[in-house]
Amino acid sequence: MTDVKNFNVGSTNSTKKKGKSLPPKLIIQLGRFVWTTMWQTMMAKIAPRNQSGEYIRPSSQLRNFISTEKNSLYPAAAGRYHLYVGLSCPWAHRTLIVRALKRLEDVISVTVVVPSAIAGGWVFDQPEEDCASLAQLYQLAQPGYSGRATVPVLWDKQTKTIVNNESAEIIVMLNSQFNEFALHPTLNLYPDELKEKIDQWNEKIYKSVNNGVYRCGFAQTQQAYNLAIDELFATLDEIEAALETSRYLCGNHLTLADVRLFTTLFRFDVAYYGLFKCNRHRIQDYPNLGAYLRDMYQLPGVADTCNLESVKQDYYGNLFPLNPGGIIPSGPDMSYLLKSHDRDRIG
Ligand SMILES: N[C@@H](CCC(=O)N[C@@H](CS)C(=O)NCC(=O)O)C(=O)O
Repeated sequence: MTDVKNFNVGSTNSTKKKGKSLPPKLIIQLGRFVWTTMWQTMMAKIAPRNQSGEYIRPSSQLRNFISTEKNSLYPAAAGRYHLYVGLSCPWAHRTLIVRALKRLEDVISVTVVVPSAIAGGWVFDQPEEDCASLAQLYQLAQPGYSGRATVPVLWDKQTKTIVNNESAEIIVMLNSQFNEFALHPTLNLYPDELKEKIDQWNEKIYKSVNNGVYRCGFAQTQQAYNLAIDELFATLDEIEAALETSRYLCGNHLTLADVRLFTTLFRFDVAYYGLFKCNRHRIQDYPNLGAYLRDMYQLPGVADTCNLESVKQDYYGNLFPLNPGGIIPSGPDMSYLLKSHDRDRIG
């Protein structure tokens, strides 16, 4: 093994003592070796994989339910429950959208957490419940909790515990259990007559789109990436075709399936296209998907839940150590989100 200390790596400064330069070939080989080894070690920690190198997302562990039954463990109430969210996170974004659409702003309070590269996870701007980080809040609720401290968190201020940390379940609760207090109680994003269709879309879209972009970005072999990207774009093509004659995924009725799809589409061109290598097409290149994204973005209350700068900063900067230089790209131009969508002509 070469003794690196004895070489003057790449220095052209003539005032420095002249030393032997490490040959460029060796610098590249060494750099590749260090980088690849670090990457593999880090990915093994943050992205569990199967034998083929496919990313396997761990399931959420805290799964209690709020109910309208007054004597249940977690009865629906105004002012008792709280959401912890990160603005860049697509899973947390789902909960902010349903809270906004149902007009639950005065019923369920929110804290925005921010990612810290130093803490290696989400932290609070100001301590909450005497905790400086989300990981500490998880420990407060569940001493000995050993999973990842993820957002969103649905928190019970009364018993100081986490009710649920699975976005797919939190949005079902927000949609149905707080109607007594919501300003839009009649809006039903998960109606009985559409449940089967919504569940079918959810299953497909979760696997190949919501989690599919992560399966591309966190793939640890070429084969795993190829599989994920084929599935991702096959499903996007299928949705594009369905949206030709249907304003939303399940017809004219906006549902939870749309909310879940939207938060991934919103981040696609900005983060997944580049950082996660989902770069066959941009969402704005699809006529129907692009217009559908604008339609949803322009629904009352939705744009206020969206923060492209946080998405860019967190994905390229703090949240995912996939961009070693930490340089945040300047594009793309996303002003098309404000352009007219003309989707109301359908149906
Ligand atoms: N299944 C969870 C996934 C949530 C999730 O993965 N959140 C990410 C942010 S996008 C997170 O908080 N990651 C922090 C970590 O893994 O340490 C849900 O849908 O609620």
